[in-house]
Amino acid sequence: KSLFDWEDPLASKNLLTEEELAISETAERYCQEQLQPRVLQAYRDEHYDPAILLEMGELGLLGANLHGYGCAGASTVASGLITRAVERVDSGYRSGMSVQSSLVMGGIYEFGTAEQKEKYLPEMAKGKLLGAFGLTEPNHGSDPGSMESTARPHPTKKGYLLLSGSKTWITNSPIADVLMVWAKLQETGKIRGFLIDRKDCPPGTLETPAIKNKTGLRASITGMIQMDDVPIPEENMFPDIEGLAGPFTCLNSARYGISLGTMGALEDCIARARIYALERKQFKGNPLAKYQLVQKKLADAATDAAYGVLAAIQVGRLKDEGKATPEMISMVKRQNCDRALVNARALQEIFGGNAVSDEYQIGRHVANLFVTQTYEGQSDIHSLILGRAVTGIQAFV
Ligand code: TGC
Ligand code: FAD
Repeated sequence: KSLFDWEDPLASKNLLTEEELAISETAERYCQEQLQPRVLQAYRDEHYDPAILLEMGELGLLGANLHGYGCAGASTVASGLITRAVERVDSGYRSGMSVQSSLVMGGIYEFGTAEQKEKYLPEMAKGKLLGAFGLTEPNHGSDPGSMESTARPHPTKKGYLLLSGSKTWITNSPIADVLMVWAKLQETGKIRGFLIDRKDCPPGTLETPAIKNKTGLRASITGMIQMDDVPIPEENMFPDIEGLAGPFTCLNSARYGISLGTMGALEDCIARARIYALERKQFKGNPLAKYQLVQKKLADAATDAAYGVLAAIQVGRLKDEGKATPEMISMVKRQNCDRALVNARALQEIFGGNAVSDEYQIGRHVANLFVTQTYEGQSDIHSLILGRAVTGIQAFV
């Protein structure tokens, strides 16, 4: 007789291959044994330890769905199971990894020249070179097409461009060795992608100050990218990709990772709230878990987590078959971030006053999940992407 498993209510494990299960187990073990014990202090201190990416590199967790260059060549679903394991501990740790793996390694893999791939991917897969992805600007977040950063021909140095402008809210920027930046060619107004190698920048041309005192994602590091005529050799520009399709293609992978990642955070909230509700007694010695209103919160959250995981697995499979559309990814990114945030917020109530203590961890997840709903396209922006697909009418402007 089949038994109901509250940790995997719809038996999503049945849909995974042996390899995916093994990768998931490796990632879960590393995250619970190595990351969970240090996250509370890191969050309090607003500290991100770059050694985490080295550790992940050693386990083959970075760029896991890329082929060659020291990457594991696993499925899209496997890469999502890694983000789920990491985000079960903290969305900020997943963020640092997503930028490295999906946005920067993924972008170089997709659009880079053979030389760029050889130069960056193997070291990035080991976590020895760290990446950042600069699309958002102080005046242009949801609407990156209006970006003001530019690349103009170097007035004296042949084969060089000068990059100027400002990017903000950039994960990993203060510690990144290689910064993938999107800017408009001054001559044509077309958006192009550039790789800035920090070590090659003359003093005073590149600054990457950290943004401090964040109210969420405190275990990741976030900053600005300030470019003041950064000289860039033309071979550091992606050769063929032009327009927003470049950055958005990178975002498709990262948004997919977030869709399974947030389910990990929600599953951690469910596990913690369940134990608390079983142990905490109020009114005649009854555990909170005996009360119907508390059970409903757990039932709602478990249902949304189970549905979210299944939907993300389906989109991952379609992605590997070349059949996933950006709208499908918008759908799972929006739904899973929204449901994770709403349910985590409801489960937080079960902890009563103790929810306010960071030792109970749930407040950290709630604060982090607000950020996941905001970056990589705020949920309302994904609503408009879906609305456009349903009606054929765009409502952004
Ligand atoms: P639109 O006219 O829709 O499209 C312009 C061009 O881009 C192509 N395109 C895509 N290509 C691949 N994948 C996608 N998902 C694509 N979406 C659009 C499109 O085909 C077109 O190509 P072409 O060749 O015809 O030029 O552009 P729009 O300016 O109207 O865009 C509207 C909108 C709202 C959809 C878009 O701007 C948007 O998605 N805004 C949200 C911005 C965003 O997601 N920013 C993310 C910044 S990075 C980040 O947050 C990292 S956090 C990392 C972490 O810490 O985990
Ligand atoms: P705005 O675009 O100003 O939007 C504000 C609100 O208005 C949102 O709710 C939005 O949905 C709504 N809105 C905007 N336009 C419309 C419209 N037409 N119709 C209806 N509603 C609308 N960016 C990067 O490039 N790289 C990174 O690594 C990165 N990391 C980040 C890390 C953190 C911790 C955070 C907080 C952000 C990060 N971002 C990064 C930036 C993130 O992608 C943006 O914050 C996000 O895209 C939203 O842009 P915005 O903050 O400028 O908000």
